[in-house]
Amino acid sequence: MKMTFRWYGEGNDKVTLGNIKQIPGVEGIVWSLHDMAAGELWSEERIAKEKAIIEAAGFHIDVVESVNVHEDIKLGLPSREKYIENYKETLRRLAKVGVKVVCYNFMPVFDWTRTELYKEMEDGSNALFFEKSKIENIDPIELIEKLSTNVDVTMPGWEPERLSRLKETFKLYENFTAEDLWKNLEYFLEQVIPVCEEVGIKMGIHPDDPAFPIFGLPRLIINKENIGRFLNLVDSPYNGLSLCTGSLGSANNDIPDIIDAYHDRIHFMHIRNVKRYDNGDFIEASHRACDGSVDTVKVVQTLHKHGYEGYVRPDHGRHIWGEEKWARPGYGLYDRALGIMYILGVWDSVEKNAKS
Ligand code: CS2
Ligand code: MN
Repeated sequence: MKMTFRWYGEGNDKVTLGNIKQIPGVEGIVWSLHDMAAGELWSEERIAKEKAIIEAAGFHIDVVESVNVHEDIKLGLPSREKYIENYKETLRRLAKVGVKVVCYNFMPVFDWTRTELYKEMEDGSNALFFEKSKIENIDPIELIEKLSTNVDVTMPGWEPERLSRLKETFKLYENFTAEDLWKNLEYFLEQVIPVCEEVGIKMGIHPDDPAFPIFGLPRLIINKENIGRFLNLVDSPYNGLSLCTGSLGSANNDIPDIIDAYHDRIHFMHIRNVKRYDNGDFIEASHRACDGSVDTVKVVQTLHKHGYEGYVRPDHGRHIWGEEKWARPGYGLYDRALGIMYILGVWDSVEKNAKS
């Protein structure tokens, strides 16, 4: 497996490429043009500039997360055509500079959703928290307003242009079913995957987070069965997965079993842990298996068993050693670095055992 680290770009991330360079084992930066609205065509100049910065620091640029899908594509509106054309052209431009994998998601309205960004833990650290009863009893717009008042960074999927149109967007999803969403996802893939086959980019869809419907909106990539259905929509190795153990771990999914079933279609792994409670709440935990509900040791062992050669990154970390004062929620430096050492520790020991 190839270890990577998500970085939000110069001036947009307090973590520096120099910081990342000191984490053992990191070969590549997972990047994006974070100021691009979904549906916009990425300029070649901007792509080239980002590539130059990342490569100058000694990292590869093989993985982009995310090229966001415009809401009109998910809704299946006639205007989707121009956004799909932009998407295809962006993929061609990314392939030209050597990008190998593009991560995206197909969740209506929101990317990941939590009810608290800095939930205090007993040890003084804090982490992203999801309280189910709160979600059931709050208006989504109120929730977003509450969460975004304390945060001066733009979180992925919570971009200002998207949030400003929340009310309108929710209206468009009235009477919209999961089957409608499946149909629109299939349409998108039928257009985009042939381009990927031509230019050599592997698409990896990110599971929905949390992995169950919220605010009455349908969610598709939430369990083994649905992932199987997704892969069959367009049965090509270019139509694959960014398998996120934290997102799938927010519901009772057997992730090693999912890896066994679909390992040849996994292009990118997000490895993290969450602790699930019986009432449906969950909190993001350290990467260590015994700290949460995801058996992260078995996840890494299973990847090793299948000779996984794709990309991996530690996903959300807790905020530790006071970094919540400056870190982007879930994307500080320290806990993600610890996560890498844990993942590599398990991998190295399995590897060593296999050889002896
Ligand atoms: C999240 C998402 O779990 C995660 O990785 O932080 O923002 C994720 O990057 C997107 O859903 C992928 O498109
Ligand atoms: Mn993830």
